[in-house]
Amino acid sequence: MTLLGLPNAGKSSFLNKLVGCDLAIVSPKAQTTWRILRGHVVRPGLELVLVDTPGVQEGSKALNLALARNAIRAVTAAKEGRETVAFLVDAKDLFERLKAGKPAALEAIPRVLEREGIRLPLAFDLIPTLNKSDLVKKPEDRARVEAHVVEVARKLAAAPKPCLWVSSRAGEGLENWITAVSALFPQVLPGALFEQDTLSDRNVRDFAAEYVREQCFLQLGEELPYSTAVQIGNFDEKDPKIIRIEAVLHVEQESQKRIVVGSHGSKIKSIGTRARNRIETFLGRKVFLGLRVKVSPRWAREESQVKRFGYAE
Ligand SMILES: Nc1nc2c(ncn2[C@@H]2O[C@H](COP(=O)(O)OP(=O)(O)O)[C@@H](O)[C@H]2O)c(=O)[nH]1
Ligand SMILES: [Mg+2]
Repeated sequence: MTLLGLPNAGKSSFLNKLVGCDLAIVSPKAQTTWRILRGHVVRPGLELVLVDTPGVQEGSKALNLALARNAIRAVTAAKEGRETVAFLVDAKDLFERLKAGKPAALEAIPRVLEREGIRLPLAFDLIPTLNKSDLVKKPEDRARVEAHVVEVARKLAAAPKPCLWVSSRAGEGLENWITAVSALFPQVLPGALFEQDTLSDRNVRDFAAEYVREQCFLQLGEELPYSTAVQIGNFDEKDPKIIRIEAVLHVEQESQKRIVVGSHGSKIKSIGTRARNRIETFLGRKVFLGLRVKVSPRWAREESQVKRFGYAE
């Protein structure tokens, strides 16, 4: 099942909560997710593979275009009948916009898909999933949000399913969502899609790189995370006591490099410490993490470089 939505809807948080492990990186900033990630959800008698995607967005840099393509590729797979789609909506943001009479950003999704030559509505199964239910509680507020979501959902899919409310933060409504989804679709028995105890299709190098990038989103300013690529160099598991990982942070300009390094290396040290803790928790092993910062001019504007770092296929 593909997760479709705007940046910041809570797609990655939703996947993490259902998988039961913080696989996908999450930050308060929009467009933290760059790569498609599959997470494996197993419940008694039910197996589901959730596909986390970058949010559908309208930027023009090579990186933005690649991210939009990643999201659209996932929808195209659904269109071909191989996937169903959970349409994740930030209910709080939508409610605030409706209240303020602002145009709802949600309209960008059908717009971008149509611009990519996808003819709407599609004949796929779409489950409108209203996230952040912890922040929109009154029944009349929820009804207002639902009415708008149903309108957009009808543009996307010929026959959208009923809306489901969840909170990926508070953990509300998630098991109800699973029950509702499993009633809608034929049961896939555990073990049919992934090995029973496999959480994801990504390898540990990818996770290490993403956890470093997550700290860039959490610890660097507003713009810099969007100019920072992370590449794992050496990943050495020979020593049974400690895994040695070397990573390079690529930024676009010399001035950015100075900020990432920080005064006397304080910033890069702090990014390294937090990322290392996260990798250690994930792997259950001790890790040495060596970070370097390199200037790769204009990497986010050049498709070949975006590809080289694994953010485009
Ligand atoms: N209050 C609240 N915040 C949430 C919820 N789900 C996600 N968030 C927050 O929304 C932000 C974006 O989440 P993320 O999962 O990265 O969104 P994505 O861009 O769609 O993957 C993060 O700060 C999350 O902690 C929720 O159910 N309730
Ligand atoms: Mg995300």
